[in-house]
Amino acid sequence: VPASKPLPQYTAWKEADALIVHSSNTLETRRSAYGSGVITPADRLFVRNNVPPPDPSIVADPDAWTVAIEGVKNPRSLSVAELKGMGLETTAAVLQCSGNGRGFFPSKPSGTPWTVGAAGCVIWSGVPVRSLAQALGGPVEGVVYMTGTGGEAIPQGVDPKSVLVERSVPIKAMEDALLAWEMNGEPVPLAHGGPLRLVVPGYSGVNNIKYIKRLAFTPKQSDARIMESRYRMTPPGEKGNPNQASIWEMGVKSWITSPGTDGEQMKAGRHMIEGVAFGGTNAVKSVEVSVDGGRTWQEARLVGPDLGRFAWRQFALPVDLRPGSYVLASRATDVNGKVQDELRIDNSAGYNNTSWRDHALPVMVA
Ligand code: MSS
Repeated sequence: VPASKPLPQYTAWKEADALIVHSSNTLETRRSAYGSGVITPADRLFVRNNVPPPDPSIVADPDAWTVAIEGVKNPRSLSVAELKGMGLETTAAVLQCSGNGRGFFPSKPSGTPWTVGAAGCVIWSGVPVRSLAQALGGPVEGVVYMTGTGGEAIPQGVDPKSVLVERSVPIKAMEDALLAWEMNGEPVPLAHGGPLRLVVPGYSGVNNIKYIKRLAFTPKQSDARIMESRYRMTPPGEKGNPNQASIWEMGVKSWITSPGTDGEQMKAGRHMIEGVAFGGTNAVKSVEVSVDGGRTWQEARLVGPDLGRFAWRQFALPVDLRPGSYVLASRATDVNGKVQDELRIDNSAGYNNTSWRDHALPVMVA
């Protein structure tokens, strides 16, 4: 079990035992801490900041936070208080860092070596972006992307493009996107993007802009470094550039959460193998489990409730294990018949690891 640093101040309310603190900007949920419920409790949810978060004073009066809406016929700034009167939708969605599973790349890409814990299933409430855009006259001609900008202050003397957290996603993502002020039934905490966060269901973590201060409908992608050359499927050894695929929609993926520890010692007898499975923008149809490293598979049961296509499904399979060593694996299939990949696609930053083989868990039964 990896060692952990103390919780940083802005996450002091979190459950220390459930998390691996890699740095003050990167906290990972332990595989064994996901629990058996479909929703990931806020105090166990991973944290990832590309730059340090803003001052906690921004969440003192959430209703006063403002966001500039641009690229619509009637652009304007709106406070959270005003947004609350413009529409309301609640969506359960998987939030997963693009680098979740990076720790399994043998090439050891730079960046946090997350294994399975840079993810969670969260309930968001806020105004649908499509209703907001419509209320402001709709997007202007020629719009191709929805671009969100984070509310971090840009330090003096650095090139703003190098630190700005600004991401563009295809405009179609607007249909499901929210500007959310509530997470799991409480005001969004600073660590997760309060007072107001852009939620793009089915899209990788980085696209879900925290403390959003500008939402723009744009003809071009942002030229911030985080968009232009980072978070791309960059071939190993090459530099990132805008021609490489951007990290947008998440792929079909699952992993086992119980047993929850690599090399776990278990007693012979009956055990429940549990885990989570999701398909990005597509619902999961089924999950198979293997106890022999993928040689043979058995269909697991999907546990309720089904919180919609962007949420993850829990799965469970009871197995009788005799003494010996086992490799537990899970493999999800989405409603379009897309089966979770066996192997990761190599890329220089270790993004999008959906390999079931990498996520398999060796255990010992005695
Ligand atoms: N936003 C902002 N503003 N800033 C930052 O830094 N990050 C990203 C997102 N958003 C950021 C933002 C990332 S990168 C991620 S994952 C996410 O977020 C996380 O979340 P949480 O809440 O968990 O912390 Mo990777 O792909």
